[in-house]
Amino acid sequence: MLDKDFIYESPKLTVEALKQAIVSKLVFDIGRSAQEATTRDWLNATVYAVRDFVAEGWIQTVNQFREEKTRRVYYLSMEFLMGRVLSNAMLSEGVYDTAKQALSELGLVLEDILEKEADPGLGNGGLGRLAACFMDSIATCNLPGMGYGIRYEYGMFKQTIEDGSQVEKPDAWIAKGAPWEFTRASKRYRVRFGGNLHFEGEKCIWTPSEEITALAYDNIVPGYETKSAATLRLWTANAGDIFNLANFNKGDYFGAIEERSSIENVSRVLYPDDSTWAGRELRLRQEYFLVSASLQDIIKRHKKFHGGKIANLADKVAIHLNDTHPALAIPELMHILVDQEGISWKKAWDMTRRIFSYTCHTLMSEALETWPIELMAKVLPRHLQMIYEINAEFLEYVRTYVSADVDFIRRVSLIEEGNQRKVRMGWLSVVGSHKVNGVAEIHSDLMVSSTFADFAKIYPERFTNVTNGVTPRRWIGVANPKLAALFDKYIGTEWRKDLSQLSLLKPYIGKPEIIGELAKIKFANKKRLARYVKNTLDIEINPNAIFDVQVKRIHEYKRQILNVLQIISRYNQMIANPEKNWQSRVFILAGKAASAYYTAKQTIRLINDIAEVINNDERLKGRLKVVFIPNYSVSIAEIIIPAADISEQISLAGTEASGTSNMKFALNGALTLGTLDGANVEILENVGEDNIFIFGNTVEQVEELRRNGYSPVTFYQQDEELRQAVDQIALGHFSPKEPTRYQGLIDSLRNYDYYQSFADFRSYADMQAKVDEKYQDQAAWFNSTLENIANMGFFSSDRTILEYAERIWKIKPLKLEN
Ligand code: GPW
Repeated sequence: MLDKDFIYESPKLTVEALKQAIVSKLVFDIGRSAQEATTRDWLNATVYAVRDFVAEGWIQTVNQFREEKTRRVYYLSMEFLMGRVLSNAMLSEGVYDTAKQALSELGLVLEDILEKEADPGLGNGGLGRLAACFMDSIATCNLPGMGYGIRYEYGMFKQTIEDGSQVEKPDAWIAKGAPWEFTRASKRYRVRFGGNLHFEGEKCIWTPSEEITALAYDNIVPGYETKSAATLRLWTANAGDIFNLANFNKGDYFGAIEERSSIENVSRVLYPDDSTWAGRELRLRQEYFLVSASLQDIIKRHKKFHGGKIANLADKVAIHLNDTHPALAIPELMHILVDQEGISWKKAWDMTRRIFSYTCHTLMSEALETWPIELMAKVLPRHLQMIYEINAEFLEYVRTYVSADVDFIRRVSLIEEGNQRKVRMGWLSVVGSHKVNGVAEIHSDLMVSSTFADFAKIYPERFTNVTNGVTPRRWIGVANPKLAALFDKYIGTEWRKDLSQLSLLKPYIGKPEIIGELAKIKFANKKRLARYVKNTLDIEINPNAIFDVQVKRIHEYKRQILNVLQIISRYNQMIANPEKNWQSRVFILAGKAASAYYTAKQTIRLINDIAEVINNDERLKGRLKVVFIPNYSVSIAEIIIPAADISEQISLAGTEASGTSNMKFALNGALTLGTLDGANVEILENVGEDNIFIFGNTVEQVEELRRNGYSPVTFYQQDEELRQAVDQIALGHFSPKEPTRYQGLIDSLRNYDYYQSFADFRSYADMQAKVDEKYQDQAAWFNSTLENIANMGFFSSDRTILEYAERIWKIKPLKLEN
């Protein structure tokens, strides 16, 4: 037996030691000789070697949390978009250069190996990537926390563009091997569904009719320059029947999910919808699968640390709900405490409310989850029963202490009445949590004045704001090593763990030397992206042009269409005045459309159609290009974002809860061109109006237009440039082989334009002209860029996570023994 105080001493990581380790992994763990090894074999060998170093600190962290019996947080999320692991892990452990040298001495190029790593797409977009940034910050800040999610066998689909249109392909990321994860064979839990209820006196007994097994896979999330590492535990359902890939490939992505993922295959595939709620039975089962397995695990661990005691659960455990997707955790905990632990309803409810907190990430009504009663009765009868009881008690409280108004009661009821009765998951999350937060100031304000206005009357102290942030380790350190080196040179290396130190750059504002270096770095990053575009799309783009970038999910509220209209209008003006000294521009767009979202898919097609016409129009002399980069993902974002001059954040005011790419771009020295929406508002406050291009209607103006009956056609008639662009699309100028291709899209814009693109067109186009003007003076431009960066320190996910820790979870960073 090992002595309790035994400490494993890792060998000093020299180039020689790492070389030995990599070759030894190759031979003994992978079973290949150096002569026959493929690049993937070398990747896996390198991962195993680096993983050993991370694992050591990880095990120590886990042990220390155990010993200190400290209060901890569990972050429940249906999505984690972690991105590739290796290069981030090497930077965290401080072995990047050592590994580069070791591999080079083995005759290999580190960059080639990094390229081979799979990018697990276990999320759709912002919400999933935020969860990943949070895990990174939890690890780096030594917070006692752990993430729980689903190990989807097929993550976000791979997007290819065929004939200008999006085509979805399954992404079998695990098939190539997942060298980072640790299988936890002993962590298996039964998850039950269906069946019926009967009462024995007061006691409700649930007899489920189906059962599946959840198996745990652990992923290490290394902390930066700390021995600490966090755990992301992902659940997989015990394998059932074989998934029919042939059907998947036929093109009916959505249908294939529904048909081929039988109930045993709950963890088979991620729902590819972002901010729209599909209401499918399989999704309900997925949500419960995550919740049930995670809560069993949390409670088992708690009991193990605390001598079998459950009464102190609310003192030791905080559970966070990443949107309403895991909201079933609320009735599930009640079910465990009341039905299994025999705790009184009142006591259990008190514990539950102290344990849960909830983040709301949208105000869009189509994203709000409401499950039909019949469906819930069939899949989770006991939980529905619990929700009824919670509702009865809640409404009784409201009637007694807040309002007996029937209309008010109807509005706040957890059950929506009507043709089809439904459970309102957002309401359940508010009632079952002690804190509810929005993700940017404007969003949190709107939350309490719109979606949750009634609840803000009932529980005014419950609502708060925690503005999103992003991790500087990945979004500067990994994605933009040249910029990271520049920061190191001028302000030292601490910014990686304390991003507010970017303000130390302020004395350099106006200094030609640093401005010149900044410009050079941007140029190098633009060349890197230009190479990528040339290699993947065979399109030449000029790195001296302004790189104007809009990358995000394709969604009407994000208004890619507004960008398209402005690009067409610019094109028309260039053709009309070919001799004018036009500033060169490259418009870069990327993003996936939900597979069932027709308008979003049409938008992608339109972007590719206009690109085809514009890129081949020789009259432009290459001064205007449009590029749609396929398959936007974390790893592609790492190439695109550092190369941007302009960051397009043009959602209709009041629709984008926060946005997080706006932060990544600004940190990488792009200037924001945006509306007063989401975190753009706080970016403006931080960087100052001289360093950002703000346009468009405010939330108040948007609402006023709506109230007065917004008429897009009026804007269309009044603005000749807008009208010309719209008409060209409508008449098939960009789709000559099928002139009516965009008839529907344009009709809907001319008649409804729900997201008011026409109303913001003029101020947007005018602001674009200001961008050109400012870019003429390169010194002034890069000076703005520097001032912009120096004021972005607030937007670190470390700041965000420490706010959650202090104000919501009541947990403290651990002092690590070294
Ligand atoms: F609808 N977000 C997302 F609120 O990426 F649940 N997926 C989603 O399903 C939802 C929100 C949901 C995004 C927001 O759109 C974005 O504004 C925000 O920055 C991000 O979540 C992280 O908070």
